[in-house]
Amino acid sequence: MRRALLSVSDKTGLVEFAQGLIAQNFELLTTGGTRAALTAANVPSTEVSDITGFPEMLDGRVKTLHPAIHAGILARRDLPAHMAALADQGLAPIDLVCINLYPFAATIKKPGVTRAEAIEQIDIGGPTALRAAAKNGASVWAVADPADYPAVLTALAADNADFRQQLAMKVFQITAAYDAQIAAYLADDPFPDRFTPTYTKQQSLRYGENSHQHAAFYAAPDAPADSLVNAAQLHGKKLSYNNIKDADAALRMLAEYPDRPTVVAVKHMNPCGIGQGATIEAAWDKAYAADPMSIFGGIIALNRPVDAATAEKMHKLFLEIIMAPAYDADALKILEKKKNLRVLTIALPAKDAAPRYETVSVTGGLLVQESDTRLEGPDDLTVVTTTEPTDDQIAALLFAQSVVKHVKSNAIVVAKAGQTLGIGAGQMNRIGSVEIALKEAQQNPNFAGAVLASDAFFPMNDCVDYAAKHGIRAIIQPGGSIRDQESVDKANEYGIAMVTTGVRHFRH
Ligand code: 93A
Repeated sequence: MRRALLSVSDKTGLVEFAQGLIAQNFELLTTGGTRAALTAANVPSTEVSDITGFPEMLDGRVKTLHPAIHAGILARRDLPAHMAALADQGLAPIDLVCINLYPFAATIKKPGVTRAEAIEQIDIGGPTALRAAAKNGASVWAVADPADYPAVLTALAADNADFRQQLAMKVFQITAAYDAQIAAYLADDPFPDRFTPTYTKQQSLRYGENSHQHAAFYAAPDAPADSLVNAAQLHGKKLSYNNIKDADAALRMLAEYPDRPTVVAVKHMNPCGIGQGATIEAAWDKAYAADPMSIFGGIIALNRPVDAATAEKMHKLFLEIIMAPAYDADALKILEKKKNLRVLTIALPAKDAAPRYETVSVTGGLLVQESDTRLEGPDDLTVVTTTEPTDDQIAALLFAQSVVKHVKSNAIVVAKAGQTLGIGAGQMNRIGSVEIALKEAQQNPNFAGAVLASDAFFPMNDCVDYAAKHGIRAIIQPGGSIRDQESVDKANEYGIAMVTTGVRHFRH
């Protein structure tokens, strides 16, 4: 008769799995809670303490930590000396270890949990026995995930050695992630000396940025509700690598606008149109009119439920993704007419969420930073020109500022309050972005009286000169160039208003 050690915190699927093991001629060894759950279902098992001759001790801190267990797991079946040593001690092999760990991650998520409570949920015996089984994966089955139970029973029946090795590998992934979460919790520092990410695969992707690049999407264990990881896809093709990046960028933009119906359209990580209105339909009209050409193939994020009228308008275009908190039933029907269009429900991003951390990879390393959650308000503005901005201009300047921080540097946004009109992104010199933004904006019938935002200071006065000559009446920029005064003088020469914020919003 083979022997299986069962010691699980998550009792999901336990009874069926245990019955499956018994059907395959296993004797079950169990720890207290696991045994109780099985006994309640009339599944017989032997208590581990009967094997070890020791009671569970120290409030359960010592249950399976005993040579009678660990020698039984670790003995190499191919070495007669190992098997003889077991027999000498009156011990028997353990052929399968099914353990899932104390729920440390779930415990630390509970509001108000104390450090002592968290530490009590650090599993010692569980990882130890699992790692022992995985080390001996040539002979021993190491089962760490209830989702694997059915497949394990099948593989056991077929003595599938490849599957057994896969289980062993999975154990080390699970215990490594478990320890990483403990380390991160105890360090309580977003920038610890050792960075130990614990992501799990959310999905394999068809390809990466291009079709010749392999790619996958990984989820953090603590992915916030308003992240793409937790969005639900209602319809359409699978998200692609580029979709995921763009959709994430769109969600971050949407976070700036909790108070008014807003529509964000994104292309290649940049907004191509952001519109606000009294209704979501009015907001869509503005986002669309902001740049009716670039929105083609765009990613659309809306912060109010989508109604049929808005859906009908979006349906007329080729779009990659539509994301919104909800859809009216008739709106969804309209959108679903397009087979490939990806339709997602999202949790609206919280504006005042705790600081989050972004990572980017560099060859051989990783950069970590706080996300740029700062946004300037009316009190952050200093008027530096003789001309004061009007109230309308201030509203437009603050809106343009909320957009420009999401545009690839060098970033220039031309806008009116509640609508972008032209966006210049990613140029290697600032005047290039100014020219692109204004060329686009001047085609817009709503252009008269538009304002301009710059993500960083003007190194020279050429940007102000160009903007003033092309109809801009007010400018917002951080200031801080040694040649600031030249830009201010230029603004005064044209009689336009300029405000500085003191805050740069690079996005590289
Ligand atoms: O406190 S422990 O680290 N000491 C142990 O020796 C031990 N052995 C198994 N926790 C230990 N376990 C864990 O107990 C398992 O990983 C599992 O999460 C849990 C199952 O306990 P019960 O069967 O009493 O519910």
